[in-house]
Amino acid sequence: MDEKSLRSHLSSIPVSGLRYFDRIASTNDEALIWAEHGALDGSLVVADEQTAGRGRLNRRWVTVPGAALAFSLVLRPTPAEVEHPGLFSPLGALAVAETVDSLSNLRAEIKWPNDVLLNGRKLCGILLEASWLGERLQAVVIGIGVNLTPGAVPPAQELLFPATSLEDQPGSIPPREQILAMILARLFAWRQKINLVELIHAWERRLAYRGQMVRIEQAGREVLAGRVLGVTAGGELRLQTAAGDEVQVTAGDVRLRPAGEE
Ligand code: BT5
Repeated sequence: MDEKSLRSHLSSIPVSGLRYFDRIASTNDEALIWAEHGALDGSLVVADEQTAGRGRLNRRWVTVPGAALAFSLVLRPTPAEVEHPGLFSPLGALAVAETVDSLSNLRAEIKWPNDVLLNGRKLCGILLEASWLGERLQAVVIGIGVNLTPGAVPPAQELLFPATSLEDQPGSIPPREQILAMILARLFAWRQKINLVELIHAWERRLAYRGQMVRIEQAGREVLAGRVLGVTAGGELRLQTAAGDEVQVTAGDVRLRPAGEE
């Protein structure tokens, strides 16, 4: 992957600016700084390797060279989009899941809020960050990491959740630049539908563990248990507790609840 071939693969995608790095600390950090210095809507940061890739809650995201996609897209929310900040979250996950489906015979799932699972294992992680000026949402950065070859997957002992790569599945995969272009094309297409119920329905159709009992681990809070019902129009997870109440979850890690667990 190099800047020239990236530019040629992205020629039909509405990317307004591109910064490519063979190695960088984190594409999200670069995108956030760029956003603060005037990055236009659709500015894209891509790296072959990240030395300090980040997950949520400052967890680490591993990107080794030649094995993965790591990129961050800056979006400038329109006034209508500002009303639905929670809905930027599924844009990337839906785009990756649909791209993966088109490259494999499997159906990718979305583990709320936006991990993409293939065969029940994590293929892609997404970190959504925002840049504010006072109370005004200035920009949203959607950071996406996708494991393409088995070498991208960190050793099991470093993982909170089992992981996989696209090449772990049968079939051959196109060049990285092409996969990136496919994901971005779908992301921009879903963006047009950000305030439509169609987006929520597509998200729900791919929701992992729907109808099953899960545990939600939330930083500094008690574990919540319940049955996954779906997502709300604002992007929260809808959960039914043992008492039969519906609760809406805004953040956390979802895990399938082991059978027999109290
Ligand atoms: C995420 O966080 O899954 C969000 C990851 C976002 C990464 C992208 S890459 C481009 C952009 N630049 C960045 O710096 N970040 C974004 P979370 O749900 O918190 O999951 C983090 C956990 O995933 C870690 O604690 C590990 O257990 C696991 N992990 C780390 N690297 C992985 C990999 N390559 N594949 C699968 N799991 C991984």
